Amino acid sequence: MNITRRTLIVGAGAGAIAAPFTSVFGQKAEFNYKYANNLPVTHPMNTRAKEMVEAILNQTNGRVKIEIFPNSQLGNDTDMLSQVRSGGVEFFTLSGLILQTLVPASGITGIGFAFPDYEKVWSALDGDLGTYVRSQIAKANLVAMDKIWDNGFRQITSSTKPIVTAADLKGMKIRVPVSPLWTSMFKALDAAPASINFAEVYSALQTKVVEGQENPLAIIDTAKLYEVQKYCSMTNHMWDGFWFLANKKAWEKIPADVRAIVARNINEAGMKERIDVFKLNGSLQNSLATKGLTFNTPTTESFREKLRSAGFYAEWKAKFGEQAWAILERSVGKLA
Ligand code: X2X
Repeated sequence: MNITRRTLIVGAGAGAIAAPFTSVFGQKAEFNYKYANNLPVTHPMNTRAKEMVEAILNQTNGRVKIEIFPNSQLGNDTDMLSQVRSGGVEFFTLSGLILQTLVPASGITGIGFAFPDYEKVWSALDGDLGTYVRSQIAKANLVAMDKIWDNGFRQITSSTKPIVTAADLKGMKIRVPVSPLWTSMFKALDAAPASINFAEVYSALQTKVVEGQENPLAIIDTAKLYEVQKYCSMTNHMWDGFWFLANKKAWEKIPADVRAIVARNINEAGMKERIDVFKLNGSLQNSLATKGLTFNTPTTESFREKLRSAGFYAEWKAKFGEQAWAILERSVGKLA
C-alpha cells in the first residue's frame, strides 16, 4: 500500500495540476502550500481550483504558491484529514459529514431530506448554520473558509437493481463514506452500509465488495462510476458540500493582507464551482444514460417515513443538541 502511494506521489507530476507562473515569479515563493482533495481532475472542484491557484500566485506577486494534489494522490480522506491537522498539507476539502469524525457538529448538514432545494442550502450554509459549523471546526484547530463548496444532492447507484421505494434498500450492500451520520442513515433505511473512503470506491464496486454507492451525478460521471454500475435512482436523499479547510498554523503564518487575497480567491472559486456543479447535476442524466446507466426517479415519502419510524431524526436531534437542531430548523422548517 505504501509502495503504491509512493509511486503515485512520485508519479504525481503527470496528474498534479502545476501552477504555470513559475517562470514569471521564479521558484522562490514565500509560501509553498499544498492543497489535497479526493476528486478527479475533471470535476469542477479541480478545474476551479486550478484557476484559483493561478490567480493567487498572480495577485500575491508570487508569494503564495499552491500546488494541487487531486484524486486522493496523497492518500484517502482519512489520511488527508490527518495531514491537514498535522500540517503535512496546508489545504484540504472535506465533506462536513466525514469531518464529523473529528468535529461531531459538522455532520448536521447531511441530515436526510433536510434541504428541499439549493435556495435553502445556500441560505443556511452562507447564513447561521454555516457560521455555527465553522465555529465548531475552529475549535479543532482547523480554519474553514466562509464559502462551502458544493458536492450536490446525492443519488443511489447499484449494479443489481433500481431503488424505487425504501424497501428496495433492505439488506443492500452499499458503500457510504466514513461518517457516523451516513452509516446511521443507511442502517435506519435497513441497508447494510460499508464505510469506504472514496479513493477505494471504484474498485469496491468493480469487485462487487458492495453493490451500490450514492453520490451526486457530477461525481458519478467524472469518477466514471457508470462503468461499474447499472442503475441510478434519483433519490436526492441528502445534500453534501466540501468545507475548504486550512491548517491553522500554516494559515496564520501568512500575513493578514496576503491571507485576505488568498481567502477571497478561494471563496470566489467556490462560488463558481457551485454554479458548475449545479449545471452538471442538472444536465448529466442524458449523457450518463447513453453511457449505460438506467435512471428512475422515486418519490421520497417511503424513505422519509422509514427514517422517521426508525427514530433517525430523534436520535440525531439528541446527538447534535437542541441549539444546533434549532439553527437547522430555522433554515429548513420543522424536521420530522
Ligand atoms: O466520498 C464521497 O462519496 C464523496 C466524494 O462524495 C465525498 O467526498 C463525500
